[in-house]
Amino acid sequence: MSITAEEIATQPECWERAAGLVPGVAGSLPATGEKVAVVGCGTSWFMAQSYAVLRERAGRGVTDAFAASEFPYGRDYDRIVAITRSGTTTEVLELLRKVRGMRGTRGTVRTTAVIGDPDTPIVDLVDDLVVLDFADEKSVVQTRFATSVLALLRTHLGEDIAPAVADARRAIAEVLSPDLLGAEQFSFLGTGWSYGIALEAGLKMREAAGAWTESYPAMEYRHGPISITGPNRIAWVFGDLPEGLDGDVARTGGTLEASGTDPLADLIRVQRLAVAIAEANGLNPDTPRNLTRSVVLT
Ligand code: F1P
Repeated sequence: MSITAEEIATQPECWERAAGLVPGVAGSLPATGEKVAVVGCGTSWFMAQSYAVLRERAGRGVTDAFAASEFPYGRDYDRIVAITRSGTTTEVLELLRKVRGMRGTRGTVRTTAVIGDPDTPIVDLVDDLVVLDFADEKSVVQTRFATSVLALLRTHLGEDIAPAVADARRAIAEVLSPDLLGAEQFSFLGTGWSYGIALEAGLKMREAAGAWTESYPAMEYRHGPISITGPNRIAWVFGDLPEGLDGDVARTGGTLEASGTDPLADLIRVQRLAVAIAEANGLNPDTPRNLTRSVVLT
């Protein structure tokens, strides 16, 4: 079994541990009312996007998400939250160096890093740290760190993560259908916070399996992307299925995948599919093409 597959299977326990951390780390996470920017790269950026939607929806305050390289320095935030498994990603470290001591209209901007590896330079660059070392990974592609971060943040927003953990256990045990394993193309769709999950699903399949994937907000799918769907191609909806989309996909001859389970748990099915497709094509999911565990620019 690949290391990636082993790490994927540990997610339910990791999410429970992450949720259990919340009382101890709540003071390091955004307080209600703070205006927050969440930043990261790759998978971590997509988790930032999902969290931003969830936090605003929970009424906790304005929350924006940015790729670390695209941070709008002129904006007025109370706190910047950086998500990074490695703690070594160049764009994230550069951002944190630049915003150190920066003043907003309500005082000095506080910084928080949510990390997997505490033995990294990032620990000296932020005011507050949240360490999920138990969810750190050997794999190049991220699975359990990213989802554990979101499990922690969802819990901090007041959500009971137990139903998602139950869905996750089912997602790990489920047999993947031959339709999915043999499909030629995947369009991942989401609404609200599950759009970030759709982005991550697409990235995971590209990273681990070199698969042809696209990701869109579910209601944007009809505005062009549906042209791609057809026989042996999948439209995969995370979370709520927009009205009429099942009929629209059926008319293309494509296959709709819409489990209706918790989107974070449904992502596990995509992670498993990525590993299975990679292996079926003679690729090793532990050594994805052209990728390193962290992007460190010199
Ligand atoms: C971010 C990241 C990963 C990606 C790749 C390069 O890493 O973009 O999401 O899979 O391995 O790095 P990090 O900042 O979360 O460590």
